[in-house]
Amino acid sequence: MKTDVIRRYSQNPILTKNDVPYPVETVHNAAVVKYREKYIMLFRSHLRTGRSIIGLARGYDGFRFTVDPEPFLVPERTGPFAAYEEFGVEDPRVTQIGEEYFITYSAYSRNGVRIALAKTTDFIHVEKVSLITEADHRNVVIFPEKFHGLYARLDRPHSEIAPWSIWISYSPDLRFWGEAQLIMRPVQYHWDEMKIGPGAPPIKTDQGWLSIYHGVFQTMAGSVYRLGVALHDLTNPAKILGVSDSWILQPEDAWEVTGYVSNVVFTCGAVAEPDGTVKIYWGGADTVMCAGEANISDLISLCLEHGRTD
Ligand code: BMA
Repeated sequence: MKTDVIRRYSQNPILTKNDVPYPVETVHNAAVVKYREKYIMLFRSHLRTGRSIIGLARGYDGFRFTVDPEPFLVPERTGPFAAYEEFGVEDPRVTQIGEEYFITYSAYSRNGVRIALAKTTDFIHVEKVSLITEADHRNVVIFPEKFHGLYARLDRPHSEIAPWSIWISYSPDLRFWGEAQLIMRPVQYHWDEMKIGPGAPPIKTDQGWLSIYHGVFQTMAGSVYRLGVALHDLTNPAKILGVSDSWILQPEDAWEVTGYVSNVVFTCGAVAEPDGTVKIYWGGADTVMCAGEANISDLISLCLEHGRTD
């Protein structure tokens, strides 16, 4: 089976700093969801300080977006979030639960990087709810359904002993999380041997929860960020049914190979469509936003029929 399962959109990059009506240096690592008849993109931008903010763009076809006049989420200057966001807000993910859209993002400060939760019902007003991890955690994605009465999330705490692995934890209310377990670690001498982390919020399929994650390989010329897929059990998401042995996307286009951070494709969002395809969104070289499409059945078969055995 051929492994280039993602069809890149012919007009990538789909969003750059030139599309943003306020001064930013990059547009990358965006969440995308469907809201009513529109696609909403929440994207990260670096300012000239090197710190990040989150902007919002809207569009009708999932590929062409128009950016709102003002940023959507910026660091707080007062209140309980301020001490943890002074260096910026990064890498949003969005999960719809009922009528509410929950946004998880990285809050950066001199205290480390941790995850904050915000919510919106209209993508105009946004409420910061709670800081839901301590430092250092990144890449929290929330499942859109409960399991045995509890919400679940994948995330990526870092420790020296079990570096950059994917964990799962549970919550009755999205604020308080526990029962954490490590469920997937980098595998030596694979394309993702240095780091792995959750990417897009998991997509429900009839064969399991499809997780598009990022993996990092260190080379003599620096790190390469690629995307891979894993399938989690439908009723017990801590159980992994298969992990594709090969990556599904690697930096190849010029704007993925060279930029603010070179050789990076990094996802924070994907939209499953009713026709069995999925639109996958990724930041290219931490500089621009790109999109592509894949058949969900191809991604599942990579996990189940072409999975890694170690
Ligand atoms: C990770 C995060 C991402 C970024 C990636 C590549 O550690 O900072 O936001 O896209 O590195 O620079």
